[in-house]
Amino acid sequence: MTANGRLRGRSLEPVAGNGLIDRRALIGRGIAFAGAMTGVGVTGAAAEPLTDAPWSREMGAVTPALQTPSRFEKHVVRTLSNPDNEFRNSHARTPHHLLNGTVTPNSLHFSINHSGLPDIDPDRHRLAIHGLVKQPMVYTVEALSRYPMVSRMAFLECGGNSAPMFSNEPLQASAQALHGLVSCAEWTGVKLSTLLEETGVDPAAKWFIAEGADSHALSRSVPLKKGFDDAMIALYQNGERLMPGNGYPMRLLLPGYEGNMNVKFLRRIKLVDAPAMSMYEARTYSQILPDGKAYRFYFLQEVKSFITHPSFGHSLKGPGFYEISGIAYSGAGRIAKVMVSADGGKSYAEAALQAPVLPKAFTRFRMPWRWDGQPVVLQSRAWDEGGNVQPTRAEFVALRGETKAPPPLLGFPNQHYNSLTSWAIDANGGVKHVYA
Ligand SMILES: Nc1nc2c(c(=O)[nH]1)N[C@H]1C(S)=C(S)[C@@H](COP(=O)(O)O)O[C@H]1N2
Ligand SMILES: [Mo]
Repeated sequence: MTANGRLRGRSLEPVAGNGLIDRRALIGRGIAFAGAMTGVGVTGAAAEPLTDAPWSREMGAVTPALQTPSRFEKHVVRTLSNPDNEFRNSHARTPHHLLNGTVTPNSLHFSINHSGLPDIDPDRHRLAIHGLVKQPMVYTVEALSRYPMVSRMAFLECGGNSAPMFSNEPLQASAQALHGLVSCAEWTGVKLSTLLEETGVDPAAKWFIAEGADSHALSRSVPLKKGFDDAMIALYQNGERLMPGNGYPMRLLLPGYEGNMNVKFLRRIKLVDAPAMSMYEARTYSQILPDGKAYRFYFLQEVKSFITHPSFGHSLKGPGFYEISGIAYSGAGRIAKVMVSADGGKSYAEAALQAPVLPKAFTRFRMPWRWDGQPVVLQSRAWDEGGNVQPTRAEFVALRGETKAPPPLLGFPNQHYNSLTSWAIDANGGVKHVYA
């Protein structure tokens, strides 16, 4: 027998409860799954010869200068918390249940703006680096564009992402509504260390304050060590200039750190000897714990994963083969392992991780599954290369607490949820959010 034949024979046997199949079946996918999809929209070629639809018989439309998705994809949009632009912050959430892969398209990257979208003229924008430096400097966008640049993939997550998961009852909401404040892009720009080498640093400097050019001048204190590590002044996002909602014309990128610290519309970096205790670090992002203590300077977005396919908003069209897939990431480094369960955490099987697995970036995991049509509960759990693991819900709630449904959107506790997400599939293929 061939290797594929052996693999096929062995791998289609379930390796964990409710039909999870060995991830190695994905290697020989064409052979292992041949025949399995018949009757679910895949038909034998002989059954129905192709006929020409109207678009096959005439000249197509003009090829546009700037292309947008097909009109049949109009539902694939961000959801907005402040569509009338009232005088408060605005959130736009990424539709994870409608995307795949690991890159968030720029038009769908999540966005949080505390005082609207500034209309910044790149020719008039300036970045100043001053404070405890040897030589203060002011940079134009054009000047910065001439420095050596680097590109890297990085996820960006708001500390308040998944806040609805603090509710003591599972809210019936999509991955977009629950987890839409995280996205992943390839960022290109100048490393902050390159600029700090130019300005020189006074040995007394231990932190820097980053400030944005939007009207509420968001500012956060960052340990100088991060500035010399992987901090970047990002100018490009997935190959094009930053989107206005993501910080045009430049932003601070702190891979793995709380979204709020990634200051957009960046105009100032001031080196200081102690943190500023600005509003966001002293108030919003000093997480209060059930015992009355608080986490101060809780920068890291910890290891996390959630299943995007299938998830709330989808429905399964009858028993048979499906691929379970989702996103895993950790602010501490690479994802090491993702385990998937179809029986609410009683048994787990290891998912396949799609290469390349990059540090502090989305990793797509995939798990072959044969659904027998009975109710099941799907969940995923991730480990990172530092040995950190996503806490179970019971562990997380014991440490961090929960609130009565519906949870307050602002207020406490609502930061840094990184526990598990569970989706219950009923016998009709409907998907519900549950705690398991
Ligand atoms: N200048 C400025 N920077 C900002 C914000 C802002 O409103 N103004 N929002 C912050 C918050 S709360 C988050 S979570 C991230 C979101 O980055 P994104 O909008 O590019 O996704 O930007 C941060 N940086
Ligand atoms: Mo945020």
